[in-house]
Amino acid sequence: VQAAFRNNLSYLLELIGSGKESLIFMKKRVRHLASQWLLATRSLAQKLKGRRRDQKQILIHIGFLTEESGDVFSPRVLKGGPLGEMVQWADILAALFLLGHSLKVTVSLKELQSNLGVPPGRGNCPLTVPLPFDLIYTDYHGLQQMKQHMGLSFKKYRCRVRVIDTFGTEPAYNLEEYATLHGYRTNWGYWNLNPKQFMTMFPHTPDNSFMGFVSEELNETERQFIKSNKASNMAVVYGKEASIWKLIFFAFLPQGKEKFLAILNKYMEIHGTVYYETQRPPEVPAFVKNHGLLPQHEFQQLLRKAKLFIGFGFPYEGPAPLEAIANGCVFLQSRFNPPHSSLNHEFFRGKPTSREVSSQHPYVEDFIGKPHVWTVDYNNSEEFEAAIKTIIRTKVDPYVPYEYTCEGMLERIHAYIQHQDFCAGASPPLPAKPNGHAMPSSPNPFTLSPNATHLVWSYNGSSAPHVWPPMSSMQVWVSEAGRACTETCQEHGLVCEPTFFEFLNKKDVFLQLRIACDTTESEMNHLYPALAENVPECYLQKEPLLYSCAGYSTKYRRLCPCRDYRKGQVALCRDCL
Ligand code: U2F
Repeated sequence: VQAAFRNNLSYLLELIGSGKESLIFMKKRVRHLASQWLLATRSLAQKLKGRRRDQKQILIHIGFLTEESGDVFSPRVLKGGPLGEMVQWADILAALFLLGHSLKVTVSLKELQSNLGVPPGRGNCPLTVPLPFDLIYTDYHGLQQMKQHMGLSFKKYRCRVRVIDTFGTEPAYNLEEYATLHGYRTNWGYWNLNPKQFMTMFPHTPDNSFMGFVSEELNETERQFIKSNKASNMAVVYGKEASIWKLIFFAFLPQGKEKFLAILNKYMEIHGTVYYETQRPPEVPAFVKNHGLLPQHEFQQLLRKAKLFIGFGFPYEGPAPLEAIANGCVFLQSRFNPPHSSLNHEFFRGKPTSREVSSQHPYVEDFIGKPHVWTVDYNNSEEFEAAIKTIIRTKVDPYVPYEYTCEGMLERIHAYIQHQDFCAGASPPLPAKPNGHAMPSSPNPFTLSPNATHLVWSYNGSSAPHVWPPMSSMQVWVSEAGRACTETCQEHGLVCEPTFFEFLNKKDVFLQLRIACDTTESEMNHLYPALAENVPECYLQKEPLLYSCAGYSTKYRRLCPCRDYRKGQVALCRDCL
């Protein structure tokens, strides 16, 4: 069946159900963004005109909202608790629905079981029951529940699962055998999924798929309004829970809050949106104008008036800085030196990644930057003060990166749904010769670039193997010792693409790169394929699930599969749509 774009969100609101504050929050958000979503849907429909799109049967099981997982989030929705995850789920639901797919939404174990067709009373059913869904979007909690209640079907159908995973999962942490042997410990289990099945809130790592969420875009009238109504001396502090403020000052700013807020207060009127019950929270100084926790659209209104949105180090990587920038604020944040990660910070400990977080919000630091984003060293009060003085004088326009607009998100999810297939066998078909026969693994279909620095794919479109992203977007680069593929590709204006690893995990690719290998061993190591830094030894990857863009060691130079990407839509290559 072909999917037809939808032009109305009311049925989705019914599907979401009610009863929990979290669901109420999500519905409000969908309603508030409805006109923006519908416009974007029309625009994407134009862009994809005539393209075939299959309608999928999709189950959305939001595990962290189930009572069985403790549902610690719902009771905190109105009390300053985390909202980022709900923002994202609301947007995922809207996008899947508008793309025309058939959805079931579950937020309890009972509903999950009845939708999976598990017979009542047969908790861990040993049989494989046919799965009535092409795709299941869930989270780590939901994954655990499905494993417990699907019996043998879980193994069979796990390739249909997509895991919404805020901070990301690196391949070394995903593969049970490897993680256990090498101490990649996590609180979240080892699932042996294709790492691209994990979908993140920001494009943290190309090893996972970037799912994202949306940030509201302003129309011309609203832009004009902002231009004339910005209060150049108004700052809003990032953080809605009083405990966050406590944490901010003790954990992140050893010199104490007064110093920084005092500096800021010399130049600006400071506002906050910190939740309180009856009394002003003692953590928030008296000169801060605290509005209490605001409904989401009122928070946006506050940002429209403010000039500066300032982060003191926590929460990490949330939606609010993007919203601030979308409403014409400058975001000022602290650089983390050394970077925070699961190796040195409590918040990230036990999370399945060792990604190094270089500031409160690396995405806005790296993908947006000045004049919208200032990342400074807060230990240096002169630098801090100078930044504030410059920001007050600088004019900035509201800005939303394309990948965070409704159309950008619809486009990306459309592409994933039509092209990502993790069930079609462990590896895609071998490259085919023009006459249709499978091609033996050598010679390789690459050519060395004229300056002999990297390999480019040299087949023309019709004879290239059928993979997505298409091979035409690929280049192979060799990293410096101690560098990850993520950075190596970035240095060449490209992005690492783990799907392509299998095409360069070959002896003769080393040859083509004019790398001498006295020995070539094949082992399980998330840094392979690679060559030793000092001796002519080469290494191939034995386990496809371990292909990883992340990871580095001074012992190795890695072979890196890179691809091009669309400006403002890093998840997609030029020919990816
Ligand atoms: C992040 O979760 P948070 O909920 O702390 O993220 P925020 O950036 O604060 O933003 C979440 C939403 O809260 C809204 C705002 C954002 O869309 O519009 N909001 C509001 O409704 N009223 C207000 O007064 C102020 C803000 C992150 F998303 C999570 O994944 C992490 O677990 C968490 C901890 O790092 O940070």
